[in-house]
Amino acid sequence: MSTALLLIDLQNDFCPGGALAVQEGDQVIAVANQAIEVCRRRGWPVVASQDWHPASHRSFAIHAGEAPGTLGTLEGLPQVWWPVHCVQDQPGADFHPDLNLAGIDQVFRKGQNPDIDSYSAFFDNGRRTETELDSWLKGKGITTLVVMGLATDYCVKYSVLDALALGYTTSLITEGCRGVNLQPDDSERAFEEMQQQGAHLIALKSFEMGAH
Ligand code: VGL
Ligand code: ZN
Repeated sequence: MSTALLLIDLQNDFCPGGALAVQEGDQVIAVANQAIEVCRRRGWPVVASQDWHPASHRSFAIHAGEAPGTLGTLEGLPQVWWPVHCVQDQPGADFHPDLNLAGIDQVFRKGQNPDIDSYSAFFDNGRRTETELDSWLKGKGITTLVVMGLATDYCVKYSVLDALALGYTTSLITEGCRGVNLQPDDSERAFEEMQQQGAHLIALKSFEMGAH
């Protein structure tokens, strides 16, 4: 019954001023740093995902010739066309400057294949390829995940649903998440869907007091 903290895409481009800014995205950084401290005290691993696209990524609206935020298809999968974001080695792909990087044990990058998007920290959207995250966690005997980050309605949601499908007991620190909300209630619906699939929605305070 070992636990790890999974931080999703706490990167500049998802924060105010970034290319795919999520409202109040920067406000979750302080939550992340507090959750990291809790884990450091308890000796629990902390891992982070990082959206890491080549400039040629076909999820970028400019390559599809479509308007950002509209829906199309990519390699047979539904695809939201995104603004150019989290391009490898660009400042937008960096973690937020206030994030306690020293407190993170391992980073898992995703989205490198230009032909397919990769919301989940575990698999690409077609479940065709897998990151090293699951094997890393299994190697450490992790059975429980506490998750938070950006964005609630995309990378957080798909990571949590995959974690549950892979058999992890999974909790979500709700105030550590913010959503894109192409539709105003997308984040609310994402929280409901994750909860329906078995995720525990918790507050940072209860995590600090031992709940997960
Ligand atoms: C994300 C859209 C595109 C996310 C990443 O981190 O939620 N969303 N790439
Ligand atoms: Zn992306």
